[in-house]
Amino acid sequence: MFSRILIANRGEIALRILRACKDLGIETVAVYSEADRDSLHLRYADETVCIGPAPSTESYLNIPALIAAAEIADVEAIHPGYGFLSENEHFAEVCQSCNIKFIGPSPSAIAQCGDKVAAKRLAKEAGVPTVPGSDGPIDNEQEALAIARKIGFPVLIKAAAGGGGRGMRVAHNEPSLVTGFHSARAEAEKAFKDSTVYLEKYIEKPRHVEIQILGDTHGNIVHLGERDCSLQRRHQKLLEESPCPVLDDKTRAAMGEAAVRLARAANYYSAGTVEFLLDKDRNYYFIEINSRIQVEHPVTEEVTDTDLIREMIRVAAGERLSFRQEDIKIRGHAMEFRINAEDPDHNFKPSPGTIHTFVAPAGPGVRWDSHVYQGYTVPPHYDSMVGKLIIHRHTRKQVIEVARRALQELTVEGIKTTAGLFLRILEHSDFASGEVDTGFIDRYFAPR
Ligand code: MV4
Repeated sequence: MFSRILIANRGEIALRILRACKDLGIETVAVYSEADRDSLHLRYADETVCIGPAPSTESYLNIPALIAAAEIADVEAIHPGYGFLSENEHFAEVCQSCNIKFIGPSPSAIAQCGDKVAAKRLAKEAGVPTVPGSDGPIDNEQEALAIARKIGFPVLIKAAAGGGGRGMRVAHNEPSLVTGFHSARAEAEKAFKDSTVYLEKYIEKPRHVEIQILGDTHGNIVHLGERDCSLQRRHQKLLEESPCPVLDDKTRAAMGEAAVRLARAANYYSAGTVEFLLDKDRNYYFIEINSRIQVEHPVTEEVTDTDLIREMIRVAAGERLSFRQEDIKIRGHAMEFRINAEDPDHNFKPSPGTIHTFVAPAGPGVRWDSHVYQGYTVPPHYDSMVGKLIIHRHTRKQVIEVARRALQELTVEGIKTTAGLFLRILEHSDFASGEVDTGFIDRYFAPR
């Protein structure tokens, strides 16, 4: 096992990784930008290294600065967390060539997951259901029109390098497909320096259901059930839960097995997520695979009684997964509420600043993953998440009851947060009955 790890991230995930290291008896090296000098995880780290000024391009995305810090602090491995360099194939490769273990999948698996056309092709080959559409990239409008005529409207144009909904266009007819094809390409070129697009049947009002997978370097791959992440606003997840309220055991098992088949085809190890869309008739279709630990991983940890960060570290050190598929049992229900420093009453405008009063929620079934404390100043330079409230109880109904109480206990004064919005969502009858899709928030809580 490693004796010293560098954490190449900030905020709550840096603290989460640090805690996993401490529990494993591993020394930690924390890096920080000039804007993060007061970050909580720095106080617990064995060593801290400033890697640059506030802008992430000069600090958390600065590969030479991170590698220099890793070499000076003499670490054996780097955990990238989520965001920043976590899905950067080049960074994983540089780590490898510097004899530092990258705590994540192989560079080639990262590359294959990052190219959505390649990932979809692999899924198809592995017998995983995919959305009907083009068999690869679309090069011109004639090709787009021919496929749309075959599969029928509405269709969706997607960027092969896509993410966060960028380079995506819905088309309900031929003229809008022609316009959408060109504007999606232009947007993809601008955002990703890659104009490759492909086409799919547009699934209306889908649910977003993703399967957590975990593999080791000995060929063991398991799935840890699903998370329903349908509650989103403009491609930002607000709330995630497990199990999915509308999934039956048979479909769950089939989706899990499909995810494992895909992971096997990609020679995948470490933690990953296979994303599916679930349509009105509960058909599932693979859409993407994420080659990182995700923000919402605690929901899975709670219902499966596992520590995913610990498993990632063990796997990177060459150890075997500490459990088999038959050991994984889904126990009860869990929900995660992302508490952001944003004003939900003013179009979710970011609300950085100093938290002058802070009280964390607690009690049975309550987990609070956060790097903030009373007196902490939320810097304006990064994403606005200040904490994740995770509730785990026997039933979904009990989770909602405890969540209501915990959200009321949570006191964050001095900045605006999204906590109050969740109290309103929890009151909604469609949410209580589990009847939500990816359009729920825009329809009821944040119309444009
Ligand atoms: C789709 C879709 C409908 N049909 N694909 C959005 C971002 C990317 N991860 C995939 N996305 C979608 N792909 C087909 N064929 C609808 C979405 C989508 C969505 C998906 C999951 C969660 C929220 C969403 C919000 C809008 C659109």
